[in-house]
Amino acid sequence: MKRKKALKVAAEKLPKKRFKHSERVAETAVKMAEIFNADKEKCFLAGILHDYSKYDELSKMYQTVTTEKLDPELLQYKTEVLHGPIAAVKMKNKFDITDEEILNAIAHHTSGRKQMGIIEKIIFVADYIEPKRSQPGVDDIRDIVFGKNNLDLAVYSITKANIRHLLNKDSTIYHKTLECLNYYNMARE
Ligand code: DGI
Ligand code: FE
Ligand code: FE
Ligand code: FE
Repeated sequence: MKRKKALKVAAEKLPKKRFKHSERVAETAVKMAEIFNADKEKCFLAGILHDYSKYDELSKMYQTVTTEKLDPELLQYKTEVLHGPIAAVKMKNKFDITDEEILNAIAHHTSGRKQMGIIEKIIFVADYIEPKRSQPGVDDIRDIVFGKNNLDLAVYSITKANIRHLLNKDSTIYHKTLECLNYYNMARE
C-alpha cells in the first residue's frame, strides 16, 4: 500500500481526532526512522494504520480472535488491548498488506512484546511520544529517544509507566505487556 491510499483508508474509517493522532504517530515514526536507520515508508504506513480498529465492535473483534486463531488470552480483554491485533488481521485480509514488519508493528503497538523488530519498537514508542501527548514523564522519554537515541530504554520506560498506570487502576496486565517489561529491562544498557 502507498501513503496516499493508507491516508484515505484511515481518514474514511476513523473519527477526525483519532485520524489526526495517527498522522502525528506516522510523522513521529518517520522522524525516528531517520535516527534509527529504519524504513520510512513502513514506519509511515504502520503509523497511519495502527489505530484502524480502535472503534470496532467488541463482539466482532472476539469473533475475529476465534476465526483467525489469535492468542485466546485476548478474549479476556477489551478494545484497548484488542484493537492492535485486530487491525493487523484486517490489514492483511482486507487490504492485502503482507509485510510482516508493518503487520507486527500494528499488532503490538499497545502491549509491545519481547524481541520486537525495529519498526515495531518505533511505532510502540511513537504512539506514546507523538507531539500532542502530555502524560507525566513523556518529555523524559522524548529525550531518551531524540537526545540519547536509546530505543530499547524508551520501550522499557514506556512499558514501566504503562504498567504502573494499569496497576493503579487495578487493570489486568496482558502477558505480552509483562513479557515486554522483562525483556527490555534486560536489553536496555
Ligand atoms: O490507542 P491509543 O490510545 O493511541 O494507545 P494504545 O493503543 O497504546 O493504548 C490503549 C490502551 O490500552 C491504554 O489506555 C492502556 C491500555 N493497555 C495497554 N496495555 C494494557 C492495557 N490495558 C490492559 N488492561 N492491559 C494491558 O496490558
Ligand atoms: Fe492504539
Ligand atoms: Fe501505545
Ligand atoms: Fe495510537
